[in-house]
Amino acid sequence: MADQWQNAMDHAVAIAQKAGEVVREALRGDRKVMTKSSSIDLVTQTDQKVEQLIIQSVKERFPAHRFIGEESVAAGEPCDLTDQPTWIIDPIDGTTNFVHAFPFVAVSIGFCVDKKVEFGVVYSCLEDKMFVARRGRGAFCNGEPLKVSDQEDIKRSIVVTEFGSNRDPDAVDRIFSSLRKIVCLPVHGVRSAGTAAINLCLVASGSVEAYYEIGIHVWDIAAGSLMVTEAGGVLLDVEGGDVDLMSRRIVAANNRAVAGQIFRQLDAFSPPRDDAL
Ligand code: LIP
Repeated sequence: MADQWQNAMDHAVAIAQKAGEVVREALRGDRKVMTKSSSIDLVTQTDQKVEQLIIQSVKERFPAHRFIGEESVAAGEPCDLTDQPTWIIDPIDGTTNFVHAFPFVAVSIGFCVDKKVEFGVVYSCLEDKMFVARRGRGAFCNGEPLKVSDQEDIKRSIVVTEFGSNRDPDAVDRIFSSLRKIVCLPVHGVRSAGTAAINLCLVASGSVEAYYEIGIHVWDIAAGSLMVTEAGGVLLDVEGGDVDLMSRRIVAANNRAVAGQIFRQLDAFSPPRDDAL
């Protein structure tokens, strides 16, 4: 059966590729760094340029579609997810990596209809890996199907997480206490790529068993979340309920056994929701 969203998905892949070229080019030159909510919440002109490039090209092709973009929200646009077709864009996921030339930087484009992610595109620009997931049709990296790890034991797993940009002492204490419990299970290892989108693709690829984070935003995880479920994995909230993409909390794992062993270790907290921004 023909896919209703095939044209939109093809467009997302093409524009992510083009955006990746802009990111790679910018990495060869000077990067002017600005700050947003705090001195460690960074943004560059390239984030803004790439977001405009994506939004302009989608508007020309799909004028009725709506957008949630990281830099547009930072500039005061609402973060409203309605039932209308909506592109959820992180022009550079891993901005801090980009600023420091730490080589994991992604363009992330999720596409939702009726508040469900229909497709997700994550382009890992420096690895030149194009991850694409389509609801009900699988997840792929450079055309190769993705499948999560079949490990069921957290003690034989690698877990990915991030410290994020929240330096509120209570939040930092909870992040460290959760991490300590996970390290001491013990797990085989803990890693951080510095980008939620790539972390989710690592789960989808079977390179790690799980990723969790509190403090991410919907644009960091919209595309990558579908990559995980289409590769056979699961998503949960950090307290074990259903994941809510606006809640800024996520556990993504290869299966329910590992997801359960993760969320039970977490000292959960609730940052302000994205749809309350
Ligand atoms: C980043 C996330 C990362 C998180 C950072 C930040 P950005 O996104 O992908 O997981 O720890 O705080 O939110 O800001 O580079 O798009």
